Amino acid sequence: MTIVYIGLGSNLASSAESPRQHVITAIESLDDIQSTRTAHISSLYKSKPLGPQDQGDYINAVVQIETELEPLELLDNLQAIENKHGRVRKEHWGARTLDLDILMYGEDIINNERLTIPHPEMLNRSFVLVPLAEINSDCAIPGKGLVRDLILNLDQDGLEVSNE
Ligand code: A4P
Ligand code: MG
Repeated sequence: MTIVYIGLGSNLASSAESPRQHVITAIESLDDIQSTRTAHISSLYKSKPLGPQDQGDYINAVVQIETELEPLELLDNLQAIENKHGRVRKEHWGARTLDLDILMYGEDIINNERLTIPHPEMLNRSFVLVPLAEINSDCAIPGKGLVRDLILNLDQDGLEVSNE
């Protein structure tokens, strides 16, 4: 059993669901993955888009799961969930109905064609580190330090808990 953190993001509605609903139903789907259970769920956060600015605000969250799956098996399951949410891969860092990133997989450091773990951009992203610290205030990123210390250097402009 490995403790894994998943980052969720959505800024595009589909015919069926708003960004907020995409994130909520994706969180439910995480618990349905084989040999996997959900342990902790952060609040939902509203954040300004990072990257291209001609896209809407994001809803972001972080979930801690426990899984028996290997990293690539887990990635396959996450991509199946993204596809179920009508994810169409277009512009890099562009708008999406659902993005599921493996932030950390235990203490592992992974670099292959399909996976870079810890997620290389997480250190720069308050919409990842703030929800992560919310569910684990002592969380450390392998080779990088404590999340609560890393947050101090980050711009948190436009990040807020969203209860709408
Ligand atoms: N991949 C490599 N490492 C990982 C990992 N740790 N977890 C590979 C998941 N996937 C990983 O992903 C492309 C490939 O990355 C996958 O096939 C997988 O093998 P993608 O989601 O199709 O492509 P993308 O959109 O080009 O990149 P990515 O990585 O999803 O973009 P980011 O970095 O997640 O950025 N602003 C706000 N406020 N909130 C956001 O959530 N998200 C993005 C997307 C941009 N701006 C944002 C947000
Ligand atoms: Mg992604």
